[in-house]
Amino acid sequence: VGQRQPGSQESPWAWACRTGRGCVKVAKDSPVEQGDDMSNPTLSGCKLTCNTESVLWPKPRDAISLSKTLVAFHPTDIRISRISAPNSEVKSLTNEAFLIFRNVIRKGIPEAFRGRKQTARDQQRPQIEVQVSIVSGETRLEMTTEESYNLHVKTIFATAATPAAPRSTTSVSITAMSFFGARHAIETLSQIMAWDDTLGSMLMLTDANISDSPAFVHRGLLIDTSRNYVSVPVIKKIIDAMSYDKLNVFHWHLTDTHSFPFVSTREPRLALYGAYSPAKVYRPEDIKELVHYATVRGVKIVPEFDAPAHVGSGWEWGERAGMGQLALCVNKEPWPTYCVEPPCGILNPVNDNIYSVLSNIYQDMNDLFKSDIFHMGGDEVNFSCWNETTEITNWLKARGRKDNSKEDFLYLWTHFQNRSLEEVDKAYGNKQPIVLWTSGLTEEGHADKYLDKERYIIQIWTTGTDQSIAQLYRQGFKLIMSNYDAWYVGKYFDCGYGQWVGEGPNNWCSPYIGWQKVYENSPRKLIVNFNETFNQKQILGGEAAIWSEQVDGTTIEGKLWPRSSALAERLWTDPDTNWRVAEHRMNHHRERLVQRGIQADALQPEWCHHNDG
Ligand code: CP6
Repeated sequence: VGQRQPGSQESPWAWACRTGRGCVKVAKDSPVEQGDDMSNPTLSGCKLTCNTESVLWPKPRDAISLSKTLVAFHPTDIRISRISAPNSEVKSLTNEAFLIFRNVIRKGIPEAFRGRKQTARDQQRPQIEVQVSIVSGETRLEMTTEESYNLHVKTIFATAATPAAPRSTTSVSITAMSFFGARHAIETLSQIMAWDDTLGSMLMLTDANISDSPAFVHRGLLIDTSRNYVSVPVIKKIIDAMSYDKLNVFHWHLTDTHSFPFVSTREPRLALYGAYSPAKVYRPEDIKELVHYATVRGVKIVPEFDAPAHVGSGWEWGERAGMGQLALCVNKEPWPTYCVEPPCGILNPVNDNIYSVLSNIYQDMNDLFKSDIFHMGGDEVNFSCWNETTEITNWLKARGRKDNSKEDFLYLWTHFQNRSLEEVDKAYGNKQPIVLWTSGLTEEGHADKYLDKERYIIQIWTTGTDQSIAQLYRQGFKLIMSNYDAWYVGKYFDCGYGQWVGEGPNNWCSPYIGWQKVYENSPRKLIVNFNETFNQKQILGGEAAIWSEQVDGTTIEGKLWPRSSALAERLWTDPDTNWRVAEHRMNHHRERLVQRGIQADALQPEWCHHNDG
């Protein structure tokens, strides 16, 4: 591209069938094409036919037909001609989503070609008119939100017989129950058009009929911003890429033992003491901005406040403020005795002051995120620290529990869970569904007795063959799958943790989990393998997790993408076919992510998708 000038007459037709889309020029005197007007003047009068099978990711699940013919157009000629929606908020979200779409399309065009001047001929360019029709007035994505959509694209070519209408006109019609479905339709629309390097033009399929809906309602990505901080602009790029993949849940593991970057208005000292620096924080205004940014891109942000373990940094102010010890065993060594990952730290559930602090955190999180579900963590609780704390063993004794047994600590933990849930309910003002990680609380004999299955959704993070998953399923819990052998990609998407906890150098990203393994990890098959009938209502979906022990904003994109795209198709389409069938589309999608500015990992030599459309 660097050497060719925009609109150059020297069009390398010999290369035209070697582009990513395998475009072929059809003879200029072909009658149907008379009167076509292309945005690249050298394409004037040519109708293009291409292999268009590979353009969509994730693949639509329902009906689909795509034309092989393409129309060249200029991106400024796509307009929304009508939005029908029940309220002005939905209309304005739709307009915003359309502007984002226009910018995304522009991103795919190399600098040298952008903003080309209009020529007289350009006045007769093909027009693309988009009509959007939305039924529901929802402005927040919830588990009950209908995300299905229909997309119809029809092009009427101007011919010599209709000289009064010299342009070709493409009508795009989008219908959806909710804004969120319409947004997915706009994303799909963006994928049936592309910049073609060799032809120097935007191209779009002349005709398409797609009706589509997701297999799973919860299609998530977990980002951990405690081990290493990830800046707001980088989070925005992650949300961008999620929207390209129709992923809809950004699970924000905001805090952990390592740092407390969440600026709580009601408890500002947590971030003051606990953030890595005053710059490495998320202020209320950052979060409000991100929540809106995500909403217009079809993504909801679910905050996690992980407790009682995975706390530490930030909580030390309590003792200085005369509130007693809020967190115990912070940074205590030898760490393997007290926690699964250094540094250690766990809340002190018998100090009642923690519940007022938690209440304030919950209220702030609820004010800012307004998500329908809330994640309370609950993972990796190690009893040694509680066992060594007299304040705790005395509390147990006072309640007739003198053994310091596993059951005693489970009793204490359940007390903590119930007390903090009360505070969540007060903050939310309603009984919101709660997500908890699999843990000692979710084990057989405990979950069924102490956790309300109407209330708790369990997020699986252990391996796929674990019988406790089958137990939870049989007990009727709703589940979110994020088993680490396939979706904590490379054990972790960040691939490194094993080494620094001392598992040795060979564990560094070994084996690296490629997109193929991510793709083939199926929650549905997992349930079927337990000899159970698969109940779609009980398996809400899944998440890819990128823990940030060895990743930060500079390195995160290549680790997330395109592996998370594989997860996206598993959860949106849930195909019965294997990764080989998807490989070609995946290669194409990876190129699209790169065109749009995402630093996605390279999968193949470009040669592999260069010649064959
Ligand atoms: N941090 C937190 C982590 C992990 C969990 N919670 C984790 C542990 C082991 C693996 C993957 C992730 N780093 N807060 C468990 C959900 Cl393999």
